[in-house]
Amino acid sequence: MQRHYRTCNICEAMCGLVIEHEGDQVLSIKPHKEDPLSRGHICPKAVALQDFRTDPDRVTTPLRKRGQEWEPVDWDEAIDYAAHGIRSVQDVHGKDGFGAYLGNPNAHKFANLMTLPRLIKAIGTTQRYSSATSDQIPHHVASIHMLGHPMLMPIPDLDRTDYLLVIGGNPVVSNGSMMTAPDFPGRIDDLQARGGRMVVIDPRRTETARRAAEHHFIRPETDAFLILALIHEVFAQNAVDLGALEGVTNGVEALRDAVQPFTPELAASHTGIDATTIHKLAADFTGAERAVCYSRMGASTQSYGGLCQWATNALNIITGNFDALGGAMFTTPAFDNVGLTRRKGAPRTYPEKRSRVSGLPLYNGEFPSAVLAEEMETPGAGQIKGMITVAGNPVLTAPNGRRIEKALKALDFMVSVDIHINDTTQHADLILPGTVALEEPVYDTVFHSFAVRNTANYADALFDRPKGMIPEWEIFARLGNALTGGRDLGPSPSEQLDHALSRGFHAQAVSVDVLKDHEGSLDLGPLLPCLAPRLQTPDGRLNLCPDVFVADLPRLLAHETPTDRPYVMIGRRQVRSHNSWTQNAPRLVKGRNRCTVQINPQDAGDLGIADGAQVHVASRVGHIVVPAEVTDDMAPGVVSIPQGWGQGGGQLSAATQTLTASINDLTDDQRVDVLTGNAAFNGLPVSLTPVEMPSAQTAAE
Ligand SMILES: Nc1nc2c(c(=O)[nH]1)N[C@H]1C(S)=C(S)[C@@H](COP(=O)(O)OP(=O)(O)OC[C@H]3O[C@@H](n4cnc5c(=O)[nH]c(N)nc54)[C@H](O)[C@@H]3O)O[C@H]1N2
Ligand SMILES: Nc1nc2c(c(=O)[nH]1)N[C@H]1C(S)=C(S)[C@@H](COP(=O)(O)OP(=O)(O)OC[C@H]3O[C@@H](n4cnc5c(=O)[nH]c(N)nc54)[C@H](O)[C@@H]3O)O[C@H]1N2
Ligand code: SF4
Ligand SMILES: [Mo]
Repeated sequence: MQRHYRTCNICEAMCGLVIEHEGDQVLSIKPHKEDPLSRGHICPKAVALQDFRTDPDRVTTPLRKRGQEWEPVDWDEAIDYAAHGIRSVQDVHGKDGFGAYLGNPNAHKFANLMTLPRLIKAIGTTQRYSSATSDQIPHHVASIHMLGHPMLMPIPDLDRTDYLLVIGGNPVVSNGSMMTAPDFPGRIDDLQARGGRMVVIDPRRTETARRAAEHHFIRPETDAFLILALIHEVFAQNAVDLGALEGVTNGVEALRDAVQPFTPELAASHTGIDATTIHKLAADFTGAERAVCYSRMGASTQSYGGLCQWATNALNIITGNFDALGGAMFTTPAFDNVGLTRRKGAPRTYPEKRSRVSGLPLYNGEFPSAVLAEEMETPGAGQIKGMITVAGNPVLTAPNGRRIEKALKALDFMVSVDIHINDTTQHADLILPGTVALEEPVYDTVFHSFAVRNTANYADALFDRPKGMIPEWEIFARLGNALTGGRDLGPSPSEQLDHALSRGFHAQAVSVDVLKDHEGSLDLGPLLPCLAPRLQTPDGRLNLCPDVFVADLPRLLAHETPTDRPYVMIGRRQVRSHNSWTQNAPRLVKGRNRCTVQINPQDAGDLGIADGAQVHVASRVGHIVVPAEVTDDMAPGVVSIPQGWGQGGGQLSAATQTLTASINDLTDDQRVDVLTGNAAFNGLPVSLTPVEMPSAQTAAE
């Protein structure tokens, strides 16, 4: 029996694992109790890491489509075919005629992150997309304009705060996002044990809300009113205190002026949280020794995501809780994303560009996922006529996914690097199979930057890849070479990583070899105040009140509760699934159908919908049928459907055993945060009707 230490790289939490195995048989996957970050926490998905390897539906050889059939081809032929397909499209339609969509698993695979830029450069397209604009671009936009760098990301100093205000996040289930916080429940127990409080603002009484000292329902998409009102109150109470950032911060007066209309009374009328409660929230926040406001998916994947993230930072800054212990702090990671990509030279203008059809902003070199379909459909120079997807499933994960699906079908050429034939990749002409976690080295180059404590962990591949497969990163290197005529694969990702570590914050202590020899994660200590010298704004100062956000306030002030349909829909995450792709592990999908529409008892009564009954849910763009789950966890007027389900188009035997539906058959690509381009998944107007069940007699027939 052998023991292997590594971190799980499914979600952002980076839990430390101990894998016992005999040869290539996994005996157990258990939490690493001494891991300095995850402290003995794992979730059921970690155990499924072994299943992804042995999944009978996994693609393990390049597959080329001939008519309706998939034909296995060898790697040389596959790479040639991919390169030829890409260039054939570009010869006719120009470089931008070929688009790229990179999905979420790439963020967890450092070898992909190190190699993909080379491939994208070889393709030479500016039609680039990723899951970021279905997720967190508002956070980057706030960091760009306020701090000068998209990856300079404030992270709640969870282990030292006294007051945690969570707006639109459910870290008990997600284990934190833009806040790597494995064992979030344990950390909240610690917070409470030291006399602290967690307060949750969410239209659903979530698993996180249940552990909070206070939970307030909020009407979806009205969070910016609340946060701006809290800022308004800090000014009204003369409680502004910038702490150590006083000397480097611009825009305090401008912020005071900007929030002037946002009184608690105005916020109450929009949010449904009464003004007295808002006054108290502000008093508690300013009264706490160390406080932090943390807002996530519910406050970023909505129509005012950019304003929410700006306001969240601003609230933390003006209360002395930015770059200060127990507030929002900055990591000093061994792999220093910020330092490695310094924004040197002349000040940049933002957004860097606008999309061809709708004019939505491009940030970080990527267009919003919400415009992907129209960019494929709309004729003219720059129309996308071919696509590569890498570890992405936009048909199930991007807004109005079926519109994307229709457009994918009409492409001249599509290639996907993936592990499955699924709703997206089934439309490819060629699938190039990727390697999975246990067959690859692991180091989290992204999520150490977002963690509540500085640690580092590297582990080599544990198992061999299936016979005939090449490491996933080599696909990108080889395809890049085929496009450019290059020959050299270049340094391996681990060599590149080692070089980057030698330029990071812990260069003396951390290298790939050191980490390899270390059982589990290396502790690099708590977060430290460090912001002032790291600011990368043109004037080197923190900009509390950038014009772009102020200019967006009239749009917020004009916000009206949608009236086109009677209910509003929000999403939800679940412990035993990760986005759209872990659902083919039988151990994670077994049990009752979790793809339900949660609905408040009063609303269900009004509609004549019983618990468990099938419900027809419709939006402007589509409709689905899912079972009802009647629960007073939902705010009245709001319904919730989990994201990531609806597998049906591909060849996924376990995932398709239960009848589920995709939330993104309903979400609307025309609903976006126009400031940042992020999809507004939450707050979608929907109507609900009970599905007429066949009478007992008809059913019997
Ligand atoms: N309505 C709604 N929609 C949402 C969200 C929501 O909350 N509500 N959340 C959004 C968020 S936050 C995100 S991050 C996106 C995610 O959106 P995507 O990144 O598009 O989707 P994933 O489900 O992560 O898809 C992963 C794809 O990668 C493949 N894959 C898995 N592992 C590997 C691997 O090791 N190698 C390769 N090559 N492929 C692999 C899977 O088969 C699948 O096709 O979804 C977004 N969509
Ligand atoms: N188990 C599991 N863990 C995951 C994932 C997963 O799929 N499964 N996905 C990973 C990924 S890619 C990400 S990005 C993170 C996301 O991490 P989180 O942001 O913590 O995840 P969500 O569960 O989407 O939380 C969003 C919360 O916002 C609430 N909400 C919706 N609309 C509004 C609104 O208008 N206002 C307010 N205040 N709240 C609102 C929802 O009810 C929900 O509780 O999770 C990661 N971790
Ligand atoms: S919480 Fe995330 S990182 Fe931790 S074991 Fe589960 S999936 Fe893996
Ligand atoms: Mo995400």
